Amino acid sequence: MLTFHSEDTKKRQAKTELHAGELVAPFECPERVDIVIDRVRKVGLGEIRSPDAYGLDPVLAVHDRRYIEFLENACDDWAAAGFKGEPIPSIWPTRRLRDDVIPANIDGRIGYYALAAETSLCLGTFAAAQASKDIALSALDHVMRTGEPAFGLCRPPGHHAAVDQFGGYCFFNNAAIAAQHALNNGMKKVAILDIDFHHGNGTQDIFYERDDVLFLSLHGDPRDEFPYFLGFADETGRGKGEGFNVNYPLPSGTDYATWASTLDDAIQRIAAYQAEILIVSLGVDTFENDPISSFKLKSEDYIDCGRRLKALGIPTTFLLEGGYAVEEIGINTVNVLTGFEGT
Ligand code: SP5
Ligand code: ZN
Repeated sequence: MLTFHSEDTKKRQAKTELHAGELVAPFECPERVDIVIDRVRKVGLGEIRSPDAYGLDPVLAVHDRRYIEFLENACDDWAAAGFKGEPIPSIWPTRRLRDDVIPANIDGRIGYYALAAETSLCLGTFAAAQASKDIALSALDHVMRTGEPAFGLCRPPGHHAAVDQFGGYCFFNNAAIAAQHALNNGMKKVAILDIDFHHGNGTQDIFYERDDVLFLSLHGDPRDEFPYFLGFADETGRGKGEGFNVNYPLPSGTDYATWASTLDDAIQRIAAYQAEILIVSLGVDTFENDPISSFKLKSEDYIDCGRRLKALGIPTTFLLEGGYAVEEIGINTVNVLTGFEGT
């Protein structure tokens, strides 16, 4: 299987994450990319290619233009305001506040465009997000051209990024950008299967009223886990999108037996939908030793997961999302891919 990779994904080098009331070094760190690409090389997964440059048009096909302009300029605006630390939101248009006026002051504007406060911005974030979506688009195009699978070693991840919001370590929604690109290039039915530990709120948001993208997500129950405010089982889509959004919230401590039988249900729905192309939002923060998650998957389980996905027989693009047990992220991610290859 081909891997798409770029060193530019490491240009995001934020110093801070707001975690448990402290500013700590971000869990979503550039070393993740090095460890995954080392493992791809070590197992001989296949050729490693650099992505093509797609520009911003495919991003603007799913994201709000002013949101993208905000992201591009936020660090400069923050510094120009005299703020010393990294850009972090501290106020939002929550219940009974107005969300119809976008603040001019960067301190307000960052809250308008953020869904969470743990994700600091930094110089280099925009360039890394650009590389990440180029990787996703290149992988998707390869799959569309050849029918062969591909792996996009995306970083930063994307699935929490909504039409006009960043957070959860995500800025551009790579999976959504790729799915829209597939539709714009002749596909009629795309499925996105999100197996990251966290609910893919951004992807759900982007396609919630549409029937050309089936979105399915297995994740920690939002009563207990980030992003808390979306991802419940009764969110099934709206309007013509009704029935095309499927959430599988699972309890803390979920092991592979339960997780895999849930995966099988999702796989059956993808088959019934007759998706022409499958995009897997591949997070491995379901791992038993992940520092911020609570499922109990073991390294060998990821091989079996890959095998089950292969049985669908649909051209498949894997895009990296989360996974914060950094030492094991290479083994766990690549296990899904080798399981899919049957090697
Ligand atoms: C792409 C992705 O996986 N993003 C995840 C973002 C999660 N950020 C907030 C995590 C809050 C974790 N709470 C820790 C509880 C410790 N068990
Ligand atoms: Zn996650």
